[in-house]
Amino acid sequence: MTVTCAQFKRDFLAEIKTLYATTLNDTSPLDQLIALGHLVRRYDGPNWAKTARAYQTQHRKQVYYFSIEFLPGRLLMANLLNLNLVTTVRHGLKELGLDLDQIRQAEPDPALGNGGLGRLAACYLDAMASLDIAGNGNGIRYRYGLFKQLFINGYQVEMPDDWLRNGNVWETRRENKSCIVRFGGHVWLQPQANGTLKPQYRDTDDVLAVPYDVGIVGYHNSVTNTLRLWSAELPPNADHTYYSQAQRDQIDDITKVLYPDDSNSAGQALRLRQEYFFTSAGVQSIVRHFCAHHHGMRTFAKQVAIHINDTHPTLVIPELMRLLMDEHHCSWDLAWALTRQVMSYTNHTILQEALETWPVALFQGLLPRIYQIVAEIDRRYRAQKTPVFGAALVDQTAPLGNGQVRMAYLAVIGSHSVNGVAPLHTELLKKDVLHGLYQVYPERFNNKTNGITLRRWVQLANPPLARTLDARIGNLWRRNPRLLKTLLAYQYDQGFLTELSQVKLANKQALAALVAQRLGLQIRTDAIYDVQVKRLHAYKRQLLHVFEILREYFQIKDQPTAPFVPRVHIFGAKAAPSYHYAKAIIKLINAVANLVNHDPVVGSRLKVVFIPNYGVSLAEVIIPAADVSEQISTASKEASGTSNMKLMANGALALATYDGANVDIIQAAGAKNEYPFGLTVAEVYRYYQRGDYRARDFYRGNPELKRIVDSLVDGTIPGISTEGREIYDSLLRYNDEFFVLADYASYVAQQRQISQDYQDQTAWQRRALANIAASGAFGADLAVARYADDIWQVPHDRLD
Ligand code: T68
Repeated sequence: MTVTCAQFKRDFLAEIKTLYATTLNDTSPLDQLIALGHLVRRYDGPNWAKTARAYQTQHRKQVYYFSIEFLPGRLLMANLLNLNLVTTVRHGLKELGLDLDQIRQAEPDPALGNGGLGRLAACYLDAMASLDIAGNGNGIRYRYGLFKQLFINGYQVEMPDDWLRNGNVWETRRENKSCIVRFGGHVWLQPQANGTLKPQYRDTDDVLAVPYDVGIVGYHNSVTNTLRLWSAELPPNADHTYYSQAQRDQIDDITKVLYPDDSNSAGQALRLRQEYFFTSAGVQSIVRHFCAHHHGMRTFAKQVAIHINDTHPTLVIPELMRLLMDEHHCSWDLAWALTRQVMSYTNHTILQEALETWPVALFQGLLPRIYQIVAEIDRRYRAQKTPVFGAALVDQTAPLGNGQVRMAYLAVIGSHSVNGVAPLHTELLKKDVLHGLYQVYPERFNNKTNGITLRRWVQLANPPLARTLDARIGNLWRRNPRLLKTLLAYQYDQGFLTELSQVKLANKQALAALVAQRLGLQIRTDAIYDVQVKRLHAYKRQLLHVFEILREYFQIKDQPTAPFVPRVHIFGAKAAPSYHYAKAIIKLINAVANLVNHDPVVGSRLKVVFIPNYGVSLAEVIIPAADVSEQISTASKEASGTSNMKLMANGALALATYDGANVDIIQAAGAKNEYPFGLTVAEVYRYYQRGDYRARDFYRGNPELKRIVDSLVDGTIPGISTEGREIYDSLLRYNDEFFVLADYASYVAQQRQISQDYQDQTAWQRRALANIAASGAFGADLAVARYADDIWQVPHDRLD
């Protein structure tokens, strides 16, 4: 995109005048943001239109990425970067007396996701556009995103996230692309004159699905794809008096709020409504678009790939079957063949409690026609597979079982590809979670290790690092992050290593300023910044990190004058509102922070910073400042992790278990450049099999650990009488489900090593360099190119 600075200034002032009928000095940063957003959209408009037209005229196969969450982060800077407008706009605004960095802060951060899963979806949309893949997102436009987190007296308090209050400058409402989604009522199959059966519906609750489209701008390639988010409304031209307030509320509720649970199946009717709502609307719009440009359905699978991001969109399978059969007169066999060719599924978890199932009665009542189709899928699966695999295996893996609709099984059976998100995770799917279906369909299983977009996580979040890299290795890494490995040539370049530590210092200063402003706490910038940012969950083991803090605290208290390498422990984490244990851990962290931060003996040497309301925008400040990346989940529990990749790319060294993609990170950067520790998956499984884990033995056998565990209940930490007891009991009474005590010793050994190693800054920065250099292997573009080649079978730009 080429716009001169002068042109930009003219356009911007004109935009301000048009929108607000006033002059610049009468506008707020929010007004300026909105004007800038409009202008960016105007600049990008021709690309968006041209992209859509080109896909049509060239009959490009379209990928539709269905996800119940998209967590894009603020879009202003990302769009400016991808349109190559950052410098022009920054200078132009400066000449007008404005500061781009102030304006960008006025943008609300769309929190339409919980964590990794939603953020991954956003990274992949960015990558698809940047690789010139005809890729579309399909999701829900939640009126309220993930709750805003406050701490009151150390407890998490949730407030609504009213992100649309000032409108959303990036979206376009497209009411003419609406469709009707039907719920409930009765359905029966009416014989037709031509001998076929056509479903008839009575007493359904109809909901209007209205799409809001957001442009997804590709990196320096004039491609703009579309993210389509659906909003639920009253059907048009309806006589509103026929809708009771309760019915209106029911419609309104469908897209009102994001479920705030990242690792549990919500199991409620409203969630099922959400799932069918956006899958039905999405599939209807795909089929409608296809029919507008093709005759008949036979080429559908050549033109369309639908990706199921975790099980929430699985109903795309029966919904496509329904449309093909009921509306487009396909036979079951043709519809089924097309559906399987089109669909692919990514699993993101091995936690049993996250695997979605729906009680048949609920499912059938809400989606009677869809239930008929699922029951027929189930019947045919059983009929075809029982002779080959036996009744027991088939029974165990069929879509219907124990009175439930089993979404993951339906997703596997209705897709041609099933993937996990790290090699270890994919192996666990085959061996454990989806073992039965792996026996039936081994050829469908494959791995696609997650990736992140370095455009956001390095170029935007860490400009000093990006500039330093450019100066050494040129800027081609910005397009092809694998080129970062050429950095290894500078491992022994003292000047470069010094620059890296200066970059880190600058980022720490920025974070320290944020902490001072938001928490009123001073943190020193020569300390080790030890960072754990992710959802709060027992398996992620923030508790183990707290134990290290307590260990350091006791060390200082016991020997106040002994040398101590300064540390700042930094947390960001939201807990699901109903996750009692996770909330107890939040209270514990805040209580420990309160104890440590105010102890005069400790002084500035040790600080604990729990920044409330962690999200994409905070991550962009915290991650570039990190020295240590805490990736300490119990082995086998974290499917992949993605903060591990973001932190690595910003030069943090991983203190990591052999879990998820940590394994691959350790291998890529070299174990000597990380701090691996803890039980392996095999050891964890051995404990499960033998049933011989005894947490108490670790407690009794290690006085240092015993003191820490006891401090949860002996009054050492004020303010946690109930939480401390609860956590204590989880460890000793309920035998420490996540092996915190088993991993304690190897964890703190590495923590001690970190304190020692950090003092040699040259050696430390050399290892940071190794991490940055290896991080290119975890770029989203690479990951998405593999999806495109192996699963979707669509062409894409090559990176080299
Ligand atoms: C995460 N899952 C995995 N789930 O935990 C993480 N779940 O290991 C992985 O890196 C990441 O996915 C990307 O693959 C989630 O984030 C959710 O957020 C979620 C949301 C709703 C329901 C269930």
